[in-house]
Amino acid sequence: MRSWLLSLCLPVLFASLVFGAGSVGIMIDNFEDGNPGRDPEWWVFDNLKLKSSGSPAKDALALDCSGRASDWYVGGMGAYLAKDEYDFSSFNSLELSVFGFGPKSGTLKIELYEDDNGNWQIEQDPKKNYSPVFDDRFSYELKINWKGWKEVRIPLSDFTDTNPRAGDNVWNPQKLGKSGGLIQMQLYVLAASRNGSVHFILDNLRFSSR
Ligand SMILES: [Ca+2]
Ligand SMILES: [Ca+2]
Ligand SMILES: [Ca+2]
Ligand SMILES: [Ca+2]
Repeated sequence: MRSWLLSLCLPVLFASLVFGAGSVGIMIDNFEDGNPGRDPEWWVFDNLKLKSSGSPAKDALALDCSGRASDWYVGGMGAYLAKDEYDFSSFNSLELSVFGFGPKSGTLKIELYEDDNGNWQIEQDPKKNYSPVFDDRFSYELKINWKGWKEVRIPLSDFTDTNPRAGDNVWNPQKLGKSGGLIQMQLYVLAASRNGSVHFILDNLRFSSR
């Protein structure tokens, strides 16, 4: 029974950890289940609208994101990334496929949260824009100003700590002691104009060793 289970699980595990040109990584979401509320369970806030969309990649589905800004800000989505089998310490970049609709598609502010006070949680202050109180937030802004699909690779070294008064201000995504390491991600969406609209499609969001 055990070997049968193992032979079933191993190819699945292998497929999820190895992709593209010999690079190794973790696929956070390929959006193939057509449901942003499942695996991982993305939470969505404010005016961001999500729906499943076709993708020209080898797989079939992607995530269509749209919405109207109020004072530049549209809304966002977030996911809890902590899993026992995830070890983010060996990865060098965040990769994603993005379909843009031209120069004013929108800006994606990608935020990575890692646990510095060792409790596998990101405590946030609702009175201060939900900023983390004890843990680090590393951010990167991706301006989507192209038409069609583009493969985007962002070195993790390009992310900067955006809350110098919380956490230890050191990128430490590994599980160490009681720290869960990198445990949460948020995608904030901003428009190219104060009251403009955004529209883009995301696919294959993953961490990679490249
Ligand atoms: Ca996909
Ligand atoms: Ca914490
Ligand atoms: Ca910090
Ligand atoms: Ca830290």
